[in-house]
Amino acid sequence: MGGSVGGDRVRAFLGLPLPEDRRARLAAHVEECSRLAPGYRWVPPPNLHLTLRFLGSLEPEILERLSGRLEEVRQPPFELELDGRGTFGPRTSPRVIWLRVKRGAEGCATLAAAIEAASADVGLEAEPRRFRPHVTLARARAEPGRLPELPEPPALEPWLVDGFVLYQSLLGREVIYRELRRYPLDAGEI
Ligand code: 2AM
Repeated sequence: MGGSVGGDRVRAFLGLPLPEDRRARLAAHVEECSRLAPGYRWVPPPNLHLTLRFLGSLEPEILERLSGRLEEVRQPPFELELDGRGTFGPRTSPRVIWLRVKRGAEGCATLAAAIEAASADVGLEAEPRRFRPHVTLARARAEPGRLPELPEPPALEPWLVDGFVLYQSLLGREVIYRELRRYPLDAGEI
């Protein structure tokens, strides 16, 4: 066993967690939506997050080097507020359903750009897609059918983003996101 090239690669991404109480507020909503729209795979509340950069499967050495570069990211903490819903894909049966970033989109974009620069430094291929901050709520199954009317997501208190997280994505019957490392945000030295 073992020995296969790249066998110990780590599937990872960088993101912002949702605070526990915000996830708890969303749990009943997600539950109701999954009953109303079974053509979609609804994200289990513990997995709700805002993706800053999907990394794919990386060699541990590359991940370590990237992590070192991420330690150097300097950015002040910022407020994040989610409000309302949006979709990617066709209007009547979208591919992705997500929560909109009402406040803090600029902070997220600045952070994503710093992460992109760090990724380039360690030789990762550039992310081809434009960064659009969102919190994915659901992804379409193979034949999602028409998306029914859904209730409004609950209003969530804004919160202070004071760090970002390196997650490992463990694929299985249920996807598990494991926090590998946390990088604090601070204003740095002037
Ligand atoms: P999204 O939900 O914000 O669109 C972990 O898999 C996260 O990485 C997902 O939440 C997803 O972000 C993002 N991601 C981006 N590209 C991906 C890909 N090709 N495969 C899996 N996840 C991807």
